[in-house]
This record gives sequence, C-alpha cells and structure tokens, in this order.
Amino acid sequence: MREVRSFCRFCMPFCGTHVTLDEDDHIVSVRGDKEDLMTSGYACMKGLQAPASYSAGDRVLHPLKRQPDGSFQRIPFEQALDEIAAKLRVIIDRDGPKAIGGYRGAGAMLNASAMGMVPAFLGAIGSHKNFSTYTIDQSAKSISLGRIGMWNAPRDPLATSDIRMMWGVNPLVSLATSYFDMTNPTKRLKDARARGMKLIVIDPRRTETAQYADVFLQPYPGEDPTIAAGIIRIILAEGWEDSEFCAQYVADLDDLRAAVEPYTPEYVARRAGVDAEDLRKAAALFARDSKRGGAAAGTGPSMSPHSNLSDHLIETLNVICGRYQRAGEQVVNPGVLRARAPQKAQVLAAPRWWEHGYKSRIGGYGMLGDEMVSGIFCDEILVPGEGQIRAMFAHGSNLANIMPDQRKTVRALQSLELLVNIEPYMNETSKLSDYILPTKMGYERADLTMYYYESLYALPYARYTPAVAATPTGSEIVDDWQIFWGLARRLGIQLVFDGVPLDMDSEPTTDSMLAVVARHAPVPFDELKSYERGHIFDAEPQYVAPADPDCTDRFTVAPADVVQELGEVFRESPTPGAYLSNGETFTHMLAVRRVRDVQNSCHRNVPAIRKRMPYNLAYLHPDELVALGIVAGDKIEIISDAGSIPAVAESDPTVRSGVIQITHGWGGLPDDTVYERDGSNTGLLISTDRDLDPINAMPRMSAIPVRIAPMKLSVAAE
Ligand SMILES: Nc1nc2c(c(=O)[nH]1)N[C@H]1C(S)=C(S)[C@@H](COP(=O)(O)OP(=O)(O)OC[C@H]3O[C@@H](n4cnc5c(=O)[nH]c(N)nc54)[C@H](O)[C@@H]3O)O[C@H]1N2
Ligand SMILES: Nc1nc2c(c(=O)[nH]1)N[C@H]1C(S)=C(S)[C@@H](COP(=O)(O)OP(=O)(O)OC[C@H]3O[C@@H](n4cnc5c(=O)[nH]c(N)nc54)[C@H](O)[C@@H]3O)O[C@H]1N2
Ligand code: SF4
Ligand SMILES: [Mo]
Repeated sequence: MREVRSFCRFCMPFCGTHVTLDEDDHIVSVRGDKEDLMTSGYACMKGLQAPASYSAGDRVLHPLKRQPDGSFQRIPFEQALDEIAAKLRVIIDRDGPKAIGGYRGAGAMLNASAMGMVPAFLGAIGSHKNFSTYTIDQSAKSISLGRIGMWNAPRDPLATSDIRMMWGVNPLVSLATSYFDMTNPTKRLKDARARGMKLIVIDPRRTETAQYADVFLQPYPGEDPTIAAGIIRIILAEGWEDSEFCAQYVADLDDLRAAVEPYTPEYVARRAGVDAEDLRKAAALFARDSKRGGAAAGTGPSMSPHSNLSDHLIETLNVICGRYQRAGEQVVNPGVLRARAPQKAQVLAAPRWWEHGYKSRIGGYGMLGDEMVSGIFCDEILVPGEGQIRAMFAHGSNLANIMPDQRKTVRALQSLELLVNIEPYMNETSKLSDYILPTKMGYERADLTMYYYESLYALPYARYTPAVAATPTGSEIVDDWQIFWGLARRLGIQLVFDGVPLDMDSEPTTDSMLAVVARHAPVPFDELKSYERGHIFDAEPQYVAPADPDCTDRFTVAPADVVQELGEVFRESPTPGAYLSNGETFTHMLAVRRVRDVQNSCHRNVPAIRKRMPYNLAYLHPDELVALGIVAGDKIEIISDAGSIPAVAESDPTVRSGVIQITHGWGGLPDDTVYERDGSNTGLLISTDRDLDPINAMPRMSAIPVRIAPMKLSVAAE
C-alpha cells in the first residue's frame, strides 16, 4: 500500500486528494488533502467513492462492437478504429462531411487532453455538427454577452464584492458556479459574509445557499424575467443606478426604462408570488446600499422559458450598476494556462455572433462559438435531406439519458448508421451504440486542472498530475485523445489541437498533449509539473488598462428583440395553479434541482451511493402533500404535455408550494425502466418539437407545467 497526491476529476472543483493504492496500483481509498491550495481538504461523497466507481460492475474494460443480435463482443482497439474509419469514409464520400457529428459532455470537458478533440476532429473533416451540453446548460450567458456587449475586463471579483445576487444557482451543492468560487464554496461564502458581504438569493427553493441570504425571494419558477425587470424598474425609478457609468457606457438606458415600465412592484409580486416589499429590499441592497459585486444566474433561469431574456436582464443589473473592474484595478485571476488577454476598461459592442456565418438547416439556428445548439440535435439526425447526420461520436456524454425528450433522443440515436460511444461505462447510450470505446478514468491519466474554464478559479492557479492509478487488470483502455488521433491518422486528416497542429506520423503522448495546453503558462511545462500541489501563479500581477482612446463602443441593454420578448412575457401572465401549455391545463411547476449524491447520470453504479439514494425522489412542500392527499413515500405520477413519469414523493419544506422538484440523470432506456430499480428520466417530460427558446434553442427544462396524480388513481384510470 502507498499513498500519492493527485486531484479528483469527477466535477469542476478538482479537489486535491490523497489516494491510497494497493500493490497493483489500484485505488483503495481517497481522502481530501487538507493542504490543497484551493480546496483545503474538501472532498465529497462522490469523490471519496472513486474506488467503487472505478471498479463498478458496469465498467467497460475492452472496446466492444454491437452484433446483429444486439449483443456486444470484444474487438481489439486498433481493429475497432479501422472499422470505424472505414465506415466514416463511406459516409463522407456519399453524404459529405456534414453527415458526421460529435457531442461532448462532462466526461470530455473534465479532461484536459481530451476536451478539444471533438471540435478538432470535426474541424479537420470539415463538419459543423459539433454539439455539447453547454447548449442544454447555461448557453443564455453567451446570448447576453452577444446582445449587451462585453466589458473588456472582469466583473467585480469576490474578494472586493459587498454584494452577490444569485439567481437559481446553488453552489453549496453544485460546486460548479460561474462568478463565485467553486473550490470549497461554503468556506468562501462564510469568509465573504464574515467580512461583510451581503447575499441575495432568488430561488423557488430555500436552498443550502439561501440559508446565508440577507434577502431571499422564493418565486414560482420561470418568473426571472418578470422579477429582474421589476428590480431594474425600481433601481431606475429611484435613481440607484451608477449614472456616471451609464452615461459613459450605456447606449440605450431610456429604452430600457420604457421596456420595464409595465413591471411595477405590485404586478411582479402578484405574478411571481413574492412580496413587493422584498423586491424593493433586494433592489435597494443591490443597487443603493452596495457599491461592488454583482448578479449572476445558474441553471434555474437558464433552463426555464425565456432563458436569454432572463440572463440578459440579470446581466443588465451589473451593467446599470457598473459592476465591472475599472482601470488600474488588479485582475485577481489573469489565468495561467491560457495566454493572458489584455484587460481594458472599455466596452466591446454586441457582437451577436449567431447572426453571422453557418446556420442550421433546422430552424435556421446560428452557431454559439463553434457549436450547434442541442435543442435541434435530434432533428439534425432525424430529418432527411442534405446535411442529415448519419454518424455520431458521443464523447463523455450519456446522451440517451441526459438529453431532453428522451424518447426522441433514443429514436434519433437508433436511426444512425454509426454511433460510437467514447465512455468508460455500459450506460444508456452505450446500450444503443455500434462501438463502445472505453477510456481511462481520472486518476488513471495525467491531467491538468481546468484550462478552458480557468477563469472560474478565484486565483491564478494550475496543477498537473501524472497518472497515479493503474487501469483495471487485463483491460484494454486508452486515453480519450488516442481515439481521435487514431481515426484522424486513418482518414489522412490533420488534427489541430488547441490551435497547434499535431504530429500525425508518430503518436503523441498525454504529456505532450498537456504541454500544448500549457504552452502559454508563465513557467516551462517541466516546472509546472514539479509543483506537487500545483501553484498560484501570482508573481506577475495584471492590472486593468485604460480604454483605447478611440473606443466609442457602448453596451446595448434594450435591443429590439429583447424589448419585444419582454412585451410578450408581460402578455403571457400565467395563472399559478392553472398553467396552460400546449392546449392543456396544469396545476404545478416542475423546477430543476441537483442533489449531492450524484453528478448528472454518474455515480448511480456505486453501491454506497445507491444505499443513500435508491432512486430520484420527487420533492414537495409538506402542505402540498396534504393538499394532494398523499404522504411521503407514496408513489405519484408526474404528467406534463410531453409525457409522464413515476416517482416517490418526499416531503421537503424548503420547496415552494405549487412547485415539484426531481433531479435528472436517472431512469433507464424508456421501455426498460422500473422506477424502484432505475429511478425516472425527467427528460421524458420535455419536448424538443416545441417550446424552444429563440437563438439558443434551449428546451423548456425547468418551469415545466405538470400535474401530479397519486399512482393508485392513475393505475385505476387505465
Ligand atoms: N452534486 C452535483 N453537482 C453538480 C451536478 C450534479 O448533477 N450533482 N451537475 C453539474 C452541472 S452539469 C451543472 S450545469 C451545475 C449546475 O449548478 P447549479 O446551477 O447551481 O444547479 P442546481 O444546484 O440545480 O441549482 C439550480 C437552482 O435553480 C433553482 N430553480 C429552478 N428553476 C428555477 C427558476 O425558474 N428560477 C430560479 N430563479 N431558480 C430556479 C432550483 O431550485 C435550484 O436551487 O452543477 C454541477 N454540479
Ligand atoms: N432534464 C434535465 N436534463 C439535463 C439537465 C437537467 O437539469 N435536467 N442538466 C443538463 C446539464 S446542465 C448537463 S451539463 C448535462 C450533463 O450531460 P452529460 O455530461 O452527458 O452527463 P453525465 O452523466 O455527467 O455524463 C458524463 C459521462 O462521461 C463519462 N465519463 C466520465 N469520465 C470520463 C472520461 O474520462 N472520458 C470519457 N470519455 N467519459 C467519461 C461518464 O461515465 C458519463 O457517462 O445534462 C443536461 N440534462
Ligand atoms: S466529485 Fe467531490 S471530491 Fe470530486 S471534484 Fe467534485 S466535489 Fe471534489
Ligand atoms: Mo451542466
């Protein structure tokens, strides 16, 4: 037995750990490293269960190929690549490169040598069919920046914030939040509050995070545009905005003022189910009583209808209150692995990226960055015609489980000529795949802390780890990037990884891939590797520079499409308890929510976790249970206009009345699910045939109108 230091790679904080290995270098146990520079010993249940997770019974130990009878048989890795490359060549010759697609999920993103691979591979082929979970997550953030414009320096950092306003985000559980600190967030929040920072939380649930709030609004889900418009209206009416900043940098403040005019405190309070006085308290605390710090949303607003409008109005709070760093102020995290960008106290006018360049044949949706939007993923596969996707690489994403509209997703995946799943486990997507190419798990590979999202760290921190654990005995498992490199070589195409062309003649190593990622670091790669616990690279501070003298760009807070949607929202005026959707009436709102024990669809294969959480419970306020005539532990059916799922009801006083919450990532394939064994898939309640937001095609994944039927009744009714 021996102990080594490394970091967990199950989710974004990458907690520093001590890993105990047996004589074969397999993991025996994991514990948090108290001396870790960022996470100070924090490690969660999921991370501590890594040994059980890595050796779970459904881990795929060899490349597998589907047989005509649906069973899977081992196939040597190189042969699998030969066969896949041959199929790709046939499809590309026949249908062109647009028939090849890729989809990245968390398994691809939390892996520095792999995360750039799908775009690199598709780019080399010449296909735009590059998707990721970003567009069923918080893609609204890109739309806000694209329409408001961007301050060329960071928002006010946590260290100097006297206020934070959190909309539908629960960092104390999700540990994955932008614009906070995801490394040990409970400690960070306590520390910030101890030095006087105030907190406003807006969430239909009194969350773990909301326990620390100075002002807490508990609205119905889906009312963020209403509430944000109401708060903006109060701020502007009272003159609490930063008028100097607005005069200099905001082009259309009067248009904004006019657009939010109908959103009076009384109207907002009635509609959103909050107290008008609390709304005023939130506005005053944010804008009048605080000078620095800002507002940001998580998945709550970004998964509900009008996701882009919500995020736009939330970011607008930062704009009108001038909550950005100014010239001369220190940039707290200028980055380590990425090249340092110039930071200037100036605006870059709204770029509206999606209005230029490639548009999807489905719905005319444009690109977000270099990605297509997930809301049309299934139709890109199912709808015949020029550009139809015929082959798909799922990379670290359990598509058949986590995509909204599960039945349609399964139908789409089954209709493909070729589905390759790059994935360590026999999950729902694996079961539908033609080839499963299993990969190493975190501790089994060398890695770097996040580079693409490194700005989410509160400090300029980076860390390298070697592979510390051996892959399972007798397995044939590779690093993710080897799959793409091997296929590209067979197809005779040049891979460009993170902007650097790879040698296509002799295979790189994982370290050489990581050296590419780290090429902008302030120290040579070998020095970076030598810091056993990583390093905070603060030797050369960066300061916000003054604006370019000729810069005249301004923020646009009230562009025509935003004003129009705000008008539509006003006209919608839903009635709590009687929500109309697709011609039917529903009594409750289903709101998304994450739980501590699992990460999306992962960790369901760990016995200790299943003991705590055998299936995904449906949380309701105790009064709601009484009103429904049920008790905790009763089985219910949750019915939306798209489908229905069974669940066991659980009493939870933190959930607002009128709201039901159940986490995603559970259930098996649609016709092979037993709730007590598998849980339920909430994607069955969502349609991607309708209810897609404009621009980002975000499906309605929260604020879903539902009704709840005790299971006995529904069985009798059948
Ligand atoms: N343990 C664990 N951690 C995770 C994950 C996990 O599955 N498990 N998933 C990871 C992923 S992929 C992501 S993207 C992040 C997400 O991280 P978060 O965005 O923090 O996700 P949640 O913890 O679900 O918090 C969302 C909150 O939004 C509230 N909400 C729901 N609907 C609405 C609404 O319409 N308006 C408002 N204002 N609030 C609403 C919910 O009550 C909930 O408290 O978490 C990551 N971390
Ligand atoms: N209804 C509903 N649907 C949702 C959400 C919701 O709140 N409600 N949330 C959405 C959000 S925000 C997100 S981000 C998505 C999450 O969607 P996914 O990212 O697809 O979800 P995960 O279950 O985390 O899947 C990650 C997969 O990567 C695999 N994996 C782990 N490590 C590695 C590795 O090193 N290499 C490879 N190749 N694979 C690895 C895991 O086994 C797992 O199957 O779900 C979305 N879907
Ligand atoms: S799974 Fe837990 S231990 Fe691992 S990085 Fe995430 S929070 Fe840290
Ligand atoms: Mo996510």
